[in-house]
Amino acid sequence: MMVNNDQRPISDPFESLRSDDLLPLRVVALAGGVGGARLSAGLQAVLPPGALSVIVNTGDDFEHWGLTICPDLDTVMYNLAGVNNPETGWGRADDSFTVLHTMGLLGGEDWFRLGDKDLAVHLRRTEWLRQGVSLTEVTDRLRRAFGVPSHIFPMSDAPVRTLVHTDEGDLPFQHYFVGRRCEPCVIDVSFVGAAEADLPEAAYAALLAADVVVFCPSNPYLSIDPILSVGEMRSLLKKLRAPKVAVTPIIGGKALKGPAAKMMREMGYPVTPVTIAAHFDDVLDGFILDREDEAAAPHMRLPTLVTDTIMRTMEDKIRLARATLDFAQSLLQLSRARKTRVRTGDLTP
Ligand code: FO1
Repeated sequence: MMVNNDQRPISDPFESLRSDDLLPLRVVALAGGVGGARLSAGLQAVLPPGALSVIVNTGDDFEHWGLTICPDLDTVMYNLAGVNNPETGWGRADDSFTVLHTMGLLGGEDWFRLGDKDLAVHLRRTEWLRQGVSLTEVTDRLRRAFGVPSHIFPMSDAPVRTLVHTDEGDLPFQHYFVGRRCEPCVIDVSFVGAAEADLPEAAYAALLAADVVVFCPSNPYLSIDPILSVGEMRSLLKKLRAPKVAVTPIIGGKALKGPAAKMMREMGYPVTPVTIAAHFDDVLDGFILDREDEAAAPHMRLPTLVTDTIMRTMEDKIRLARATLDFAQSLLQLSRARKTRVRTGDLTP
């Protein structure tokens, strides 16, 4: 078990925020980086320990300094452990950058800001991967070491790499995102290796057992699409009986974080949550809009909940998590009621 500098265990960082009425549900969240990690932290706080499984995008992973870096897996893990940098949302709180600075002095690459504490995770992960341990097992060992009660799964054990096709040519994800600060105009995105990749068995089992599946407010094209592109993931989601609901990553024509809105403009899509809902509506049962976009509700083809979706504080995350799960359960009750009425002949065709 991890301890803080003052030797306090950090097994449940949000214990004081937990309410007594935990929801008896098994939930799978699909998440990318910061937005996904925030809602995942809210879900973890309203569910019994171990009831949340997060399937995380690994299309952003890359080799750097000879190490395997998995930014979204780490962002989710640090947020669920309560040790994330609160300003950036990624990386560790109170980290130092001695190694990064020294690498720069030695003429090494210093464009990707790896902190010293963060570096230990990349070293440990790479060591285990080189010993032949799967990324699923490595991720589980790390989350246990950080005292995270939820399960965290990579979307695949085999490497899948997001390639951004831009007006400046094809860029590996982190070169587009960090190296070029998302400046090149995006034409399209592809996920190299996705068709041959498979969802890890444990993630598959979590999905089959899920009562609710939540699409977190992560970038649809860079974070959720890579997860859906893995093997049979899209057709598996369609077959599940559990309600699948998405939380909007677009509010008032903007993305709260990252290049989603800019990319949508560049790819010729209207920057509204209606576009996002339509993008996923073959695999969704419901969509959650922010209050600011209430006027879009009549244009949605899916059942829609309008609520506050901005997550600044832990209370915001918990409130949105509860609203999301309540909405999903109401969709399930609605579909059960419809089936019963059809069976008893109440419903006119
Ligand atoms: N994002 C940046 O914008 N600049 C960085 O230097 C950077 C470093 C970094 C280090 C570790 C890590 O886990 C994440 C890091 N990120 C950085 C975030 C990351 O590139 C993106 O948030 C995700 O890949 C997109 O979800």
